[in-house]
Amino acid sequence: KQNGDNQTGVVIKTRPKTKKPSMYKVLMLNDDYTPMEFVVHVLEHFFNKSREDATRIMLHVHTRGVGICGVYTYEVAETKVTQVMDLARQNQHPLQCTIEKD
Ligand code: TYC
Repeated sequence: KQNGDNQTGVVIKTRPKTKKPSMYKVLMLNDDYTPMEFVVHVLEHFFNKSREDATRIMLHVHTRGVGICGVYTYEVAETKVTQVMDLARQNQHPLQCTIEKD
């Protein structure tokens, strides 16, 4: 019966029951102490940005206070936040990252 003619000439169309996962933005917050170069490194390493894009995003966060690192499924977004915060803490930087539903 899926998208076929069931002997009557009537075509019943079913919708695929897969649904797209909700997506989540990973946001980076500005602070007065984390070195710019560290933020650029984080954006290159964890968010797969080119140096040019990483620098642009870092400067956006620096001037506007917040910026988008990327958009991911919940589990991936959560993992990235944890990795960024762990590396920042290890280096004694106050860098903050958060998740927001897209
Ligand atoms: N404001 C920081 C400085 O002047 C740089 C910075 C940019 C920090 C982005 C955090 O998410 C950030 N060193």
